[in-house]
Amino acid sequence: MSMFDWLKGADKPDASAPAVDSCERLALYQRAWCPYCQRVKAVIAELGLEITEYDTNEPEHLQALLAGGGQRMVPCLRIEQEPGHYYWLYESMDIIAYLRQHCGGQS
Ligand SMILES: N[C@@H](CCC(=O)N[C@@H](CS)C(=O)NCC(=O)O)C(=O)O
Repeated sequence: MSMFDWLKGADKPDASAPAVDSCERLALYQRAWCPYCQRVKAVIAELGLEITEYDTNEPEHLQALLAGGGQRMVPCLRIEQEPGHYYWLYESMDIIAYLRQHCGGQS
């Protein structure tokens, strides 16, 4: 893979991450100063997606991330596979690959 592809996020997506019928079912746990989060947010903007963001500097959002995903690391994409049931996708490159595969055609 070229450096250009790497920067664009051309990795293979995490195969176990569930598909969603709408990207309204996604939420991004992030922090403002995190460069990995910025990379994900640049792709969200590029794809024209509206994805709710939760800043884990807020204790309640950090607590939700820890309780659901098990790690405090950001970025993390929360995927609602069924109402109230979530899959927590870590790693910026996996998140970017997921967004490109599942939400690339939406505006
Ligand atoms: N390989 C990860 C690295 C993410 C990462 O290192 N995030 C930092 C913030 S920039 C983090 O959350 N570190 C753990 C912590 O702060 O507790 C990715 O690409 O998403």
